[in-house]
Amino acid sequence: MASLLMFRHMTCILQQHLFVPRCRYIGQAAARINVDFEYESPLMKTEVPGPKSRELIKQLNTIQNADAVNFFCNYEKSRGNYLVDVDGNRMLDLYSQISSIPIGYNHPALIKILQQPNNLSSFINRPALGILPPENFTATLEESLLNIGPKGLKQVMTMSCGSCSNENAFKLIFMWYRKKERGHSSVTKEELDSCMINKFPGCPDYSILSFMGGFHGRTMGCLATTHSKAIHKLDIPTFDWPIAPFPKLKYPLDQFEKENQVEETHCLEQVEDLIVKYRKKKTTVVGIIVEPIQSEGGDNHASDDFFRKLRDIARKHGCAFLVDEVQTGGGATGKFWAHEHWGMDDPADVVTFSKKMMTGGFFHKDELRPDAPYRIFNTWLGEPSKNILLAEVLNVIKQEGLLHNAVCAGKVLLDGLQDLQTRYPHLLSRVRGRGTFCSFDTPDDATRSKLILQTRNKGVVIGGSGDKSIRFRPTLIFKEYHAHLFLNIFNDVLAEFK
Ligand code: PSZ
Repeated sequence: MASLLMFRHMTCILQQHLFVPRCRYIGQAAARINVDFEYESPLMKTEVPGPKSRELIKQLNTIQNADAVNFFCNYEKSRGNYLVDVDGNRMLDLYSQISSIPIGYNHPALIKILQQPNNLSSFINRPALGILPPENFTATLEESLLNIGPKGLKQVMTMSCGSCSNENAFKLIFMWYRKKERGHSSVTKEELDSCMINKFPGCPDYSILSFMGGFHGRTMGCLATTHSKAIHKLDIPTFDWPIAPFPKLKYPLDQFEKENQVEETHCLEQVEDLIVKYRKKKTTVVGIIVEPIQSEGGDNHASDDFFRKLRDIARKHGCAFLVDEVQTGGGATGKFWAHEHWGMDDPADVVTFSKKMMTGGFFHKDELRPDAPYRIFNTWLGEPSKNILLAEVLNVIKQEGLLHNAVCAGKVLLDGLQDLQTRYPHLLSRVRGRGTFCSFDTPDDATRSKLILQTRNKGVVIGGSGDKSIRFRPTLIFKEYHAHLFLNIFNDVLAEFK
């Protein structure tokens, strides 16, 4: 009862605020949401982290470094776009577990899937999929991943996380290239012996070209292609693989086309120069990895034309083109895969995914298929219950038109942020985004941290990326209503910001 009263009280306060024009720049009332399983608004009881969270952080910290923990959550009570913490705070979640909750917390359609008796064994028994898959494995892959496979990529493998996906995609590329180079499939004794002691020719000096600012994971192969923050890389030995500059563009993109094009041309020239230079060093570049929008590195965009030209460079030099859609994939940009915006018939040789896809993995062309069993392999190779959940997530995305929703909600969010940028230019700059995949820059890291904390204490979770950007990674059921709700709250945060 008390909580209901509190809820009414808060809603009332919120509504009063909504109609006070003096402090409302955005001025759009938030229409009521039609998702009946969700809460109506944030509800804050304590600062975050609250006393319960702080105690739990202290306890966890005795057995591991828990300094990164923001707060502890109550996932039973969390619903839709709302994340509830252990102190009873209910926050509108625009970060969704670093972009990895596709259709909100506790979606009724997913609860139903879990309650079906014939799905039970998939949730209980985790198989070693590479050797002992369940009867429905192929059918479930067909219903889930193969339904949304990128153009021309008919082969699929599942993995447990994003890093694992990229790591294995690199290996797939190396094996493919070596087979091409040999021109036949028989392997010499020298190759077999030398690979056992980490030496050429069994271990060829191949490389994957990546971009400054890119993030592809923290495992050791991936880390050689990750260049978003020094702290990820410090103290870890790595490969001397080529790193090309990623375009540093001016926003909004449509106002700076000419200048941005010059910058992109310069970066593409560097890519080709590096491929040639590394070949001379006898470190052949056999693959290029790129994110359609650099995410961890600070939400750096490039034009569709840049990616088309990059793809052509890869083809020209015989390099596999690996598009890392771990963060961009799954619909937030308004298309299921962000690379679809490039409008190409042959956009990639390999596409990796994880996060919103619930399972990690990659799609690839037939010609990259491993020529022997156990060459791309690990114990779990993904998780069949995640494939079942993904099949239902895809149904919901289709039935509820959630790709179109990302375009509409994203437009409200981006327009609102642009409005706020004109009102608070000392706090917001370089507003940018595609679909709900939006972000802006703050003046510096300290201001960013304060903004994130103050926004959270008003009931909205947002995240950082790069040196000083704030990013939005809401779920696919984030509607125009939620965007208005956020903009109104954020306007207050900015107006009161000290
Ligand atoms: O700090 C971290 O380790 C984070 S924070 C966000 C991520 C990692 N994103 C993961 C990610 C990604 O965004 C892209 C484009 N590629 C690969 C990865 C690695 O995925 P995970 O974390 O599942 O291994």
